[in-house]
Amino acid sequence: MPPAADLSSLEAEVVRRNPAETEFHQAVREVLESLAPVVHKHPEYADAKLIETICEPERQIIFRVPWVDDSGEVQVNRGFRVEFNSALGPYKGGIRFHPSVNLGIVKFLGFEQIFKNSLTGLPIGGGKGGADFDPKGRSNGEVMRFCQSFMTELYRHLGEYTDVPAGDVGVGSRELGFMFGQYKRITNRYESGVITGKGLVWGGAQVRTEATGYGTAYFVNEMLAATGTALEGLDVVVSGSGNVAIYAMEKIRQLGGNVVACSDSSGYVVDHKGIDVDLLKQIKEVERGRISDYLRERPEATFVSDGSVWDVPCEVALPCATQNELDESAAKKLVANGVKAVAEGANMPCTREAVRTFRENGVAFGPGKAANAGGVATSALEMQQNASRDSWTFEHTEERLRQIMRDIHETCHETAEEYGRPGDYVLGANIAGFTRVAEAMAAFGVV
Ligand code: NDP
Ligand code: 2IT
Repeated sequence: MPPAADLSSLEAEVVRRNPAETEFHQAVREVLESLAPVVHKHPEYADAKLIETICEPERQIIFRVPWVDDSGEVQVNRGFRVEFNSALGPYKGGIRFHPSVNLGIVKFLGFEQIFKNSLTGLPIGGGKGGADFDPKGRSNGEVMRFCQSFMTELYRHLGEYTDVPAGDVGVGSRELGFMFGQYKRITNRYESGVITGKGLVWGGAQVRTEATGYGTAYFVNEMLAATGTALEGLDVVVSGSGNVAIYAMEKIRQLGGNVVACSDSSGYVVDHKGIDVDLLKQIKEVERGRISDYLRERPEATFVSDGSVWDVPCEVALPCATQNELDESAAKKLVANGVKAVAEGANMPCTREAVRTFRENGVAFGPGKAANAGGVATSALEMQQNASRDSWTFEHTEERLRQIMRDIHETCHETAEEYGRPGDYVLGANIAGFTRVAEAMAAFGVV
């Protein structure tokens, strides 16, 4: 099929034009590998150079973030916002604060976000932002001053119809509060719809905090059901212990699964009685502590500082920490231990080789752009409530989230079948996500 060859030269061109952005190359490769049959079916997409266009961000903003720490020393960080694609709606995507943040990471996340947001079926384009700021060990005042300086530049690029950030690694309601406060002060506008993930008393939506993790749990539940397996009674391992991980664990438990292990960057804990999620919330959300603190209240659990959480035997694995945290050797270990389903709560946590290992061994695999789309979908529901100055109940919002995750699962499943690759959720998600964006882009002409 000639388009496949065209796509690999297009991929080489993306690598050439964006040197050293390895995560971005990886994310583009994964999508392009799925698109040959679509281009074959729709040669008009190739004629209009839609794939070349989609790989080029509409706008990339890089800026200096100067601030003063508690000892009076000046610190200088680098901020980013990549406004990738606005075919379906305003740019939408989180902001990440982590020392590893660079342009390549923000671009990979922004690129994934285009297709993820498309899969939700809601009117949101794709974008992502962040800074190489490390909030760990910083006081509340330092985090506030950093967020204010970050927003003092970023505000000019935002707007409820333009670009709407939210949280990601290192950015939760505290940081979003500081950013929204600064936006409001600079613009003199109470523009609720300019940020999502807001606190409930200042325009936030029920379920947004829980949404990504809950959505991942719903998605893996649907994947298991499609193979005739029940989640009830299965052992589940979750990596990370941040926002996504905590609420994935909470919903897995409610659905009858048994979460036996979770982690942070210092190690992992194993608790065969089932991870105590309320204790984890106290340690991580209130005390901002480390995962080893878990043993304080649960001395029968074990803490392992050297090794991989993927060594812990389980039937369901949910990587919810960071990109490329689950490689081929971890995937082989999971397969040897009898894993049945893997769903990505994080963005691109599984390497390409790990994904291939799961596929070759018949493990159901849900890619992040489908499995973790519940967070951004609920952000879009928050925008909807802000636009109508309304607020919905927890139950109503959760039901909407559950239905959206069911629909995303069905779309990916059916698309994979339609293209002759039943059970290939990667192909299904990439094709279904791409097609909706491509239709809109084609309608706009060359813009
Ligand atoms: P948090 O900051 O709340 O938690 C991140 C967790 O992952 C922490 O346990 C952290 O450990 C661990 N972690 C982060 N980076 C690394 C690293 N480089 N190496 C090892 N461990 C790491 O972030 P979220 O839970 O919000 O995000 C987790 C993942 O989910 C990310 O990939 C994010 O992009 C994705 N995601 C988030 C959404 C959201 O709504 N928040 C929506 C969709 C996807 P430690 O504390 O030790 O650093
Ligand atoms: O990766 C993601 O989807 C997010 N961090 C959430 C984005 C959002 O706008 O809610």
